[in-house]
Amino acid sequence: MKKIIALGAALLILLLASGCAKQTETDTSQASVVVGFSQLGAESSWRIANTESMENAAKEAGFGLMMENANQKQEKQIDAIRSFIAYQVDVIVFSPIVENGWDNVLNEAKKAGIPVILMDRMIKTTDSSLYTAYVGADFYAEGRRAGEYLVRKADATGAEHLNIAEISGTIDSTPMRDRQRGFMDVIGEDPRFTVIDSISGDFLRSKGEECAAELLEKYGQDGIDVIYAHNDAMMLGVLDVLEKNGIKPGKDIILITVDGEKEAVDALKAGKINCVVQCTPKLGEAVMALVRDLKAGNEVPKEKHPEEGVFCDFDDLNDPSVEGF
Ligand code: GYE
Repeated sequence: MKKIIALGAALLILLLASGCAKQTETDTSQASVVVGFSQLGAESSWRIANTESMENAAKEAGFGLMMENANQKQEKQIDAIRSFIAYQVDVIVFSPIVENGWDNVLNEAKKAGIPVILMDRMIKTTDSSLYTAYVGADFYAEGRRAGEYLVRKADATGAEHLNIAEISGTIDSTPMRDRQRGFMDVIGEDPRFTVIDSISGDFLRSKGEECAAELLEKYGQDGIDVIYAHNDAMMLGVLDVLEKNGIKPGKDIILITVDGEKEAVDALKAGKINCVVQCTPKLGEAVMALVRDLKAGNEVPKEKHPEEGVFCDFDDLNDPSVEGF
């Protein structure tokens, strides 16, 4: 009898525990801390992994997460932030699609006394008190790593001159600006390199395909030696187009990309991409740690960057640490 009662009690505890876990995930009215999160869209596997990371980390921390997806529209992000202010969430987290145009809504958050954490991308503002902290990659360093790989490749192959086509991310977004700037700062003064064109593929695979077709039409296979894409999604679109045209990716044209999603890392291992500069989407834990610190009244660092590296065809690609997300 005693055993049955004990079992019943254990089951009840389990049921209650699972019930509680569910509540913190979906029912924000029961959570002691509520985070309002404006995600910018679902344009790439990077973004989808990033959203998952935020959801999992909030769940693990026991925080309620109100998430709105803006489908690549800044106006929708502004509306979402306004709704979080109206709801009086504890902390607002958002990933700004572009850098400019946030001052008004962030002033409203400031007046309401709600701290704002920028996740993944930065904003341009003259008033840095409009956000409490930034968690995201150092995109300038990523751009430099892409350039450094190219210098190494040119040194190794003894190339005298290389024509580079750049496929950039969303215009005026931080990763687009800084991945370009970092890359140019490394290769810009080297007479072996000429950037023949730079067009935007908006971080989308479909647009990466369109860009590749446009570049081939304009310059022909012989006119392009290197393609530098600001993310894997666009580069995977490029791969499709090159292969359809009988061009050997990674051999006839050197391909350099950024992110590290599984499909791109597999293409690197297959010799179809030459270099993948890493950018981790797993920022959720660091964001929730900041939320916890803010709620506890602790000082938080203004900027936090994850550690990142490079995978490329100079590496031992059988190493188990070479894997995508
Ligand atoms: O590289 C890209 C995504 O902001 C770092 O956005 C992020 C970028 C990432 O769509 O794949």
